[in-house]
Amino acid sequence: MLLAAAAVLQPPVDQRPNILFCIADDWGWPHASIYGEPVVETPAFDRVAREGALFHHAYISSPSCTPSRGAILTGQHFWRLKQNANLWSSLPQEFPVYPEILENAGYHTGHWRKAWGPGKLDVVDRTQNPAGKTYGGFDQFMAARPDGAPFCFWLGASDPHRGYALDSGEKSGMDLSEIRVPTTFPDTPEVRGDIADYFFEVQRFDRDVGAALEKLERMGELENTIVVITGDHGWPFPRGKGNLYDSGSRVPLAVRWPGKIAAGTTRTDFVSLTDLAPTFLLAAGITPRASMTGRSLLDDSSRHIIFGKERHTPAQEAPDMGGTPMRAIRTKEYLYIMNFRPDRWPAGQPDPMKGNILGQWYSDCDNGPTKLQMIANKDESPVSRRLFELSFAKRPAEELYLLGTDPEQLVNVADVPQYKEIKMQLSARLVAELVRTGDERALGNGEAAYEGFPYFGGGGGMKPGFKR
Ligand SMILES: [Ca+2]
Repeated sequence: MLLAAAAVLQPPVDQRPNILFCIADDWGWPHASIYGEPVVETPAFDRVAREGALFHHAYISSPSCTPSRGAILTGQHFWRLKQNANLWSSLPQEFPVYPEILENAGYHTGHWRKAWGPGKLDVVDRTQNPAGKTYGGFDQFMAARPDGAPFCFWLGASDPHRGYALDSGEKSGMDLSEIRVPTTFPDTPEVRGDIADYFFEVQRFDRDVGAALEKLERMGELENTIVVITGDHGWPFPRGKGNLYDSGSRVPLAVRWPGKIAAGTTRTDFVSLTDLAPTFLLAAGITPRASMTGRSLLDDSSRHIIFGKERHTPAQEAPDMGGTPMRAIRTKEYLYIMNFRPDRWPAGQPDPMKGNILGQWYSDCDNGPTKLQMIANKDESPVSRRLFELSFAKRPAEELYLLGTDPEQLVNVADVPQYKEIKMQLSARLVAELVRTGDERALGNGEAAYEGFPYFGGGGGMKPGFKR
C-alpha cells in the first residue's frame, strides 16, 4: 500500500516517445536520392533512412489525397470509412483517429499545413482536423507544448502537388540530361522539365523536414522521437496518382526510431501506411483499436499488400459522374488489378462537353506539361499512341503484370492462358481479404456504399490543385 501511494504522489517522468510524422503531397517512390534517383536531392529523408530504416515496398491504401489520409489517420483501409473512400469527402466521427487517441492519453498534438483532406468536416460535426489542432509551424507547435508532455506532430505540405513554377527545377541548377524518364512518357525537353519542377518541390519539402530534425537535435529530443517521412501517394503525372500501378500507389518511407529500429536497416517486406496508426499507439503503450486493419511496422513478415480506389474526381459522363473503382494485390512477383467498372474511363472521360462537373478532358489526371503533350501528340506515331493508351484508355476488368520482366507494369497478361492459374489464386486471395475487412465493393454493394456522396471539390472547370 505504501509503495502504491508513493507511486501516485511521484509519477515517473513521461518516457513515451514523441512522434514526428512528415507527409508530402503526391510524392511517389523512388524519388529520393537514397533510392538511387538521380538529380533530386533529399538529405533529410536520406539521413532518417540511414539512421533508421529505409522501406522499399511501402504502399498507400488509396492513391488519392482524402482516402489515403483518412486511412493513415484511422489505421483502417479506406473501404471501411464510408464517404471517406472518396476524394473531397468527409470523415465521420465514428472512426477514431490516432492523434485524438494520443491527445486523450496526454500527448500534445497538432498539425501544420495539409493534414486530413481535402474535404468538409463541419458536415460530420468535427470541429478540428483529425490530425490535431492547426499550428503555423513546428516552432509554434513546440512553443505551445505543456511541460513534460510527449508530442505528436503532423508536418504536412502541399509539395510536390501541382501546379509548379515552370522551369523551377532547371533554374535551380538541375541537369535535365540526367533525369530518368519512365518509358511510359515521351522523352522530350518538356517532360524532363516537368519532372525537374516536381523534384524542385520534393526538395522544398525535404528542407522543411530537415529544419524540424535540426530543431529536435538542438533541443536534445531527437533520440526520444519516432520520425516518419512519406508521401500520400504517387506523383501527379499520367498513370501515377489515381492509379494502382507502382507509379501511383508505392511511396517513399523512412523511419527513425532509436532503440527499436537499428541504423542502416533495409526493409523489403510489404507495409501499408495504415500500419502507422497502430504502430504509434503501441509506441505510446496503447492497444490499437480492434477496428484497425493495420499492423505494427516492427512486424516485417508481410509478403503482399492490398489497396484500391473509389472516386477520385467525378470525371465520368453525366449523369453518373462516378469513379473508377479498383482493387489490387501486389506481391514481389505480381500485380493483379480488378477493375469493377471497365466501362468507365480510368483517367476521366475524354469529352468535356459530356457534362462532368469539372468541364475538362481526362480530368482524373492532373493537368501539366507531360499530360498535355501526351494528349496533343497521341496520333503522331504508333509509339505515342501506345503511351497515350497506357495512361488514358479504358482498361479491362482484370490486369496482371509479371514484375520480374515487366517492373513498369506495361504488358497485361491477364488473358494469357499460361497465367490463368496464378491469376485465379491472386484474385481469390484479394477478394477473401477484402471481404474479411468489410469492403462493400467486394461484397457487391459498392455503388450504394460509396457513390451516393457529394463531391465537395466544386466545379467551374477547376480541378483541385490546378494552378497553371
Ligand atoms: Ca495528394
